[in-house]
Order: sequence, then C-alpha cells, then structure tokens
Amino acid sequence: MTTTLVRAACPHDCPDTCAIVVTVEGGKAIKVHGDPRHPPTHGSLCTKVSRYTERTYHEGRVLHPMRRVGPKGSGRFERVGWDEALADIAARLARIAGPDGANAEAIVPYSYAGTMGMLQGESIAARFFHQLGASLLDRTICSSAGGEALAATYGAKIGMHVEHYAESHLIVIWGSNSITSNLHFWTHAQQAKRAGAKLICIDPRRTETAEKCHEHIALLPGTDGALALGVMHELIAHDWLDHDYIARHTEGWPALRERALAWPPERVAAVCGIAADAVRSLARDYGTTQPAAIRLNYGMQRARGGGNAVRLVAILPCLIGAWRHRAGGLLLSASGWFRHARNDAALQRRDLLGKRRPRTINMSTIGDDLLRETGEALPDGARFGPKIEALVVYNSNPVAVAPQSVRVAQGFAREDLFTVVLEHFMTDTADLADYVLPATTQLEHLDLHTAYGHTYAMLNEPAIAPLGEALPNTEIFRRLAARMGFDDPCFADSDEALARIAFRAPAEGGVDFTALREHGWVKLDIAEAPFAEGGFATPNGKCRIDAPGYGVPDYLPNYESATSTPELARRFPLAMISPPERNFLNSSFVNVTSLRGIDGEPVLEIDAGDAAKRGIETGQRVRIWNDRGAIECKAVVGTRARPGVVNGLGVWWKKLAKDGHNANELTHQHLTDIGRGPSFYDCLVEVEPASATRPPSR
Ligand SMILES: Nc1nc2c(c(=O)[nH]1)N[C@H]1C(S)=C(S)[C@@H](COP(=O)(O)OP(=O)(O)OC[C@H]3O[C@@H](n4cnc5c(=O)[nH]c(N)nc54)[C@H](O)[C@@H]3O)O[C@H]1N2
Ligand SMILES: Nc1nc2c(c(=O)[nH]1)N[C@H]1C(S)=C(S)[C@@H](COP(=O)(O)OP(=O)(O)OC[C@H]3O[C@@H](n4cnc5c(=O)[nH]c(N)nc54)[C@H](O)[C@@H]3O)O[C@H]1N2
Ligand SMILES: [Mo]
Repeated sequence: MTTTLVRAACPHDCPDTCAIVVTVEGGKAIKVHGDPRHPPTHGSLCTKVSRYTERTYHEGRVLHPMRRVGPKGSGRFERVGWDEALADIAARLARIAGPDGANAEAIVPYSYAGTMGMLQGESIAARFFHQLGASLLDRTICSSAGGEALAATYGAKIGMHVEHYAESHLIVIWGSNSITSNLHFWTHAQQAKRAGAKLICIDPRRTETAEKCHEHIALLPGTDGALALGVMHELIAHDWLDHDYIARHTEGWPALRERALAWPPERVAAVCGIAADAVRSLARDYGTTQPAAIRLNYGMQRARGGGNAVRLVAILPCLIGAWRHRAGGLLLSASGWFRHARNDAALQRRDLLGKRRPRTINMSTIGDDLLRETGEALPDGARFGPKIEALVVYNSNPVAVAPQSVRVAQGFAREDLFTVVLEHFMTDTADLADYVLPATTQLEHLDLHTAYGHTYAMLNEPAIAPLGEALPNTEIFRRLAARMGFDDPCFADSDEALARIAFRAPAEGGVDFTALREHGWVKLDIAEAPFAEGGFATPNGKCRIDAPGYGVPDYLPNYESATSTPELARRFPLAMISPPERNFLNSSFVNVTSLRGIDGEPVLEIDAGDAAKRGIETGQRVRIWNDRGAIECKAVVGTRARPGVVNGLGVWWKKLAKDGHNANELTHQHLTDIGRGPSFYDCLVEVEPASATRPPSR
C-alpha cells in the first residue's frame, strides 16, 4: 500500500490556523499531525484537530442529499439524488424570488466560519447570492465589535507578530483563554515567562490560562472599559506616559486624558468588583515595564460596551510607547494584514448585483428577523422589507450558536420557511431543514487560508476523494447556479481557477500562488516593529483616540447589570458568561464522542458562596433561567467562577445535552455599541437546584 503525505491547513475559526500534514494510505486518511516547519504553529495540534480523521470518518457524516419527509423538526428525512434535490431547490428559490427576481430579498444566505477557507467560504456561494439578488448577510456573530473598534482606532485589524511575544517582559492577556483558544500563542508566552516575563490575565473566570499567570484580575463581565480608564488614570498620575509618542502618533488624547482623570482606582474597583490595589498594581507594571505586550481577544467585546472597551484597551500601547519595540504593543487580530493580499472582489463578485442594492440581514438577530412580517416597522424606524421565505445555511449552525435561540428555533420551525443546509452532520440546524446537502470536509477539498493570529497565507490540498456523494460547497453552488440558469462564465470557475485568483499578484502586495503550492505557506512581508514610528493604517497614520463617527471611547455599563437594570438584577442576580469549551470549537466537534466524553455533559461553574446560598453542590443538576429561557446543567462549585458570575461552558448541540437545551436559550439579541455584534456575555440569570419534578420549561 502506498503512503503519501499531503499538505493541509486547519480550516477552523481559531487564530492559530495550523499547518497540517495528512498521512494517506490506500486512499484513506489515517492520521493528521502538525507541520513542525511552520513557524507560528511549530508542529503541535490541539486535542480537537488531532482527532480530525475521527470527525471526517464519523458514522454520523451526511453522505447523500436528504429531503425532509415528516413535519419540521421531526428529524425524518429520505435520501434523494443530487439531480432531484438541486432541481427542486432551484425551482423553489426561483418561485420565491419571483418574476425578474423582484422578491429575491426574501431569500437569505446564512454562513459563518465553519470553514475559514477562501474558496469553501465566500467564493461561488457569494457569486450565487449576488447574481440572485438575495439579501446580504452582516457577518457579525463573532468579532465585529472588536474588529470595527480596532479599525476605528488603527485603521485596520493589525498588530504585533505573534512570535515576538516570546521576547516581551510583560504580557497582559486580556479577555482571552489562550490555552483553550489560542494554544500556539501560549507557547510564545511561556517562553517569555521562562525568560522572566510577568504574565497578567484579566478575565472574570479563573481559566486554565489565568491560573498559570503571575496575576489574575477577575473583574465583572463587561467592565473592561472602566479598568482601562483606571490604568490611564494611574499612568497620568505617575507620569508613566511616552509624551513624545503620544504627540507624534496619536490624535485626540487631551479629551481622553480628561475623561480618565475621573476614574481613580477606587471608582474603578467599585465598578469592576475588584480591589483598588489591583488597578494600581496593573498600571504600575504596565507603566514601568518595557517591552509590554497585550494579547487582547474577543471575550471582552461580547457585551454592550465591548467596542468602546476594545478601543480603550487598544489605545494603551500608544500611551506608554510600547509599539517602539517589536515585542511590545498589542494583538487582537492580524487579519487586516491580509487586506491588500486577498482579492475578495474577484472571488465574491459583488459586481454581479449590478444596480440592485439588497437589504442586509444581521446574522446576530436572525431569531427576531425570521419571525418578522413583510414591511414590519423596525426599532430604528425603518421597514423590514419582505418576510424571509428561504434560508440557505452553510458553514454555520445558527440554531445552536445564535443568541436567544428560543426565538431562532421558533423561526427555523416555521412551516412556511424553505431551508437548505449544507453540512457534514445532522446538527440542530440541519434537523430543521427541508433539504440537507452533504458537504466535503477539509481533507476532501482544495482551499486557501489567511489567518487572524499570524501572518502566513496557507494552502490546503485535498488528501482524499470526497466520501459518499459529498461535494465541496463551491461545487454545490456551481451546480445550483447552473440549475437556476445563471450563465455568467464566473459560475464555471473550477476550484483550481478560484485558487489562482484568490490572492493578488506579489507586485500588488499579494501572494505568489506557485510559492504557496511549493511551500504550503507564504509569510507576508511586514516590518518587525511595524508601528515603532507610528504609521498606522489610518489616513494620516495616527492612532485615532478621537475617531470620526466614534468619538472618544468611554465605559458603557452592560445592558443587564445591577446598575443599568436594578429591578432585573434583583430577580436575576448572577451574570452568566458562556465562553468556549476547550474540547469543542464553537458547536463543532460536540458530536465527536471521544471529545464529548471528556466532559460528558454541559457544566455550570459557580462560586462557593453563591452555591452555598442556593444549596448547590458539585455534581448536582441545576436549573439556570431568566425571562428568555431555562436550561439544566451539572454544577461545578469552586474557584473558576468569581462571586456574582456563573460560567456556562461551550456551545453544545442542544440535542446532545441531557435536557435538550444550551446556553444560548438564555442570551439576548441586543447588539454591541460598535460593530452590531451579539452581546452573549451580557446576560443575567438565576440558578437553583433542579427539581426532579420541574422540567426546564419556560
Ligand atoms: N478550543 C476552542 N478554541 C477556540 C474556540 C472554541 O470554541 N474552542 N472558538 C474560536 C473562536 S470562534 C474565537 S472567536 C476565538 C475566541 O478567542 P478568545 O476571545 O481568546 O476566546 P475565549 O477563550 O473565548 O476568551 C474569552 C475569555 O474572555 C473571558 N471573558 C468573558 N467576558 C469577559 C469580559 O467581560 N472581560 C474580560 N476581560 N474577559 C471576559 C472568558 O471567560 C474567556 O476566558 O477562539 C477560537 N478558538
Ligand atoms: N453563547 C455563546 N454563543 C456563541 C459563542 C459564545 O462564546 N457563547 N461564540 C460565538 C462565536 S465566537 C462564533 S464564531 C459563532 C460560531 O458559530 P458557527 O460559525 O456557526 O460555528 P460552528 O458552531 O462551529 O458551526 C459551523 C458548522 O459548519 C460546518 N462546516 C464546517 N466546514 C464546512 C464546510 O466545508 N462546508 C459546510 N457546508 N459546512 C461546514 C460544521 O460541521 C459546523 O456544524 O458562535 C457564537 N456563539
Ligand atoms: Mo468566533
């Protein structure tokens, strides 16, 4: 039997985007391992992706087109041929779109980052929906608050090289559980720690990462903006400022300086629920250590004021001149470094819209939007447009991941909604589809990747033939386009042809495809300390402390908190956050038995004092509820949760949880201050021992 090694890239929504080598024997992928030559990920894979063959050959893979036979949600499907499925889907979409596509906005694509691939993400799919004139989708569910906030401040989502954290003398890990969600960064941080650097973690939860740092500041969720203002207060009071850097490379500091002076440590401490000395000590470390680096991540931006909080934290490196060093500054996302390299216009062909300007649906309010009628008045006074009649879902599992999922599931359950889901598995979303179409996994298709935690463009070669009748997303939309009679030649582009146009040419700041094919990855050409002399991506190169359209950032209290909604807080006194679970990737991998087995069932972490007050002990089943829903979990009492905050880990498949529910039944659809994102971690609940007689109904 011949053994071949195939070069691949991890497709998942994670900053690390690892280089993978797949071992193939007799046409079967038998093993995946990290590629040790890839500098940012150096040959190690996480627990999840090292099980990728188990996921690909999983007995639950959808391998044939399936059509619903029972009532919506009954889970009864029959196998149909591709031709029959595509003919019927095309006919139904054409009927909904109406003559001349006048009602095409009633059709909505729903996709996110199940794969982050440039081809299997938004290439032929985007062309298809543009040609159709379907509603556009605002892809806000993960990072839009922080992303837009960073771009408002620095002009783009750009920051430090992840490798340089190894040389930092102080690392502040702010709103991130690196060991869980950014493992390869953690390797660099550990290197720095061994060389004597101090590590500080700012996170309401005592995470695996927090317990390995020298200090942990367990603030209340959504209060990071106040903490950043408090740090500024101390930097000013002790004159730990780099006046020269501020004068030359920022604009708007005087107004923020004024604002920060109103935030002495005692006020910050009261808002954040921490000791005033913790604020002083953080500011002293930050103001007196160089090079100082912040690893900011998306945890803090999932609350009402998340965008402003990101802006406040992002400004700190300018105040102390941290950017002068290559091991100083900040990294939230590196994806903006690829903005000139990617040729999304060529891949996605927005020009196919012509003069049409379809409405935009925000994916974070899909629950409400699926339940709206034609022309309904919206909270901002605008009108909704046509009722949503069809959804085409790919690379996403909205029934599990979108906020306030009681409403989402209600929407998906509409008998008059036509839903097509392209998937690997029968997820909670696929269960509510009219058609489920089998998609290939990363081992079975060609793709290209950029990254948001490092600066290497990557290639993924197919390692094995598609299983069963599975097809790449690109091919499914190609065939559907043909059925719809879309005759623009762009719908005939093969994956190979798409790969060759996905990046601009090297002379235009792009990536050489031949080099990519030869080496598997290409590093972008970026200066070692890119902002040592300012030169941010803003029009005048300065950090915009006062940014047009955003103003000077400020602390905004949560939608739900003791100060903003005291009456609600009396009924629901605990703040719930629901951060990622180490052994899953959002809702992906929940169905991989060996990974689910590690935890067995969803848990709720609760502080010992809060538990004692409610008569709750570890291992006991508890009911967690608010006005939006109720779920049941196993309680874990202990030090991971701080007083007043409970942690419900992971986005479980509802149907694989004992009670058939997940944490998103408690979250709401209010959007963040910046970027129109969800505020998953801005959520009040109450907890009690689950009674044997009362089911978790609402
Ligand atoms: N294993 C694993 N890895 C993942 C994922 C996964 O599900 N599992 N998800 C991937 C995805 S989609 C993303 S976007 C990234 C996310 O990457 P990160 O943003 O780094 O991910 P998290 O681990 O969610 O870190 C968020 C941390 O913020 C904390 N937090 C919650 N609220 C607040 C707050 O108000 N302030 C502060 N300071 N901290 C807060 C949480 O307790 C959590 O520890 O991770 C990716 N990597
Ligand atoms: N309560 C709470 N909710 C959250 C979060 C949280 O922290 N707390 N995190 C949020 C965040 S950060 C994010 S990014 C979202 C993530 O939400 P999603 O992007 O929906 O992520 P997943 O849950 O991983 O679902 C991705 C689906 O895509 C499928 N898929 C993968 N590759 C392919 C492919 O090539 N083709 C097709 N057709 N399908 C494919 C997978 O099988 C999987 O079912 O969830 C958000 N929801
Ligand atoms: Mo995400």
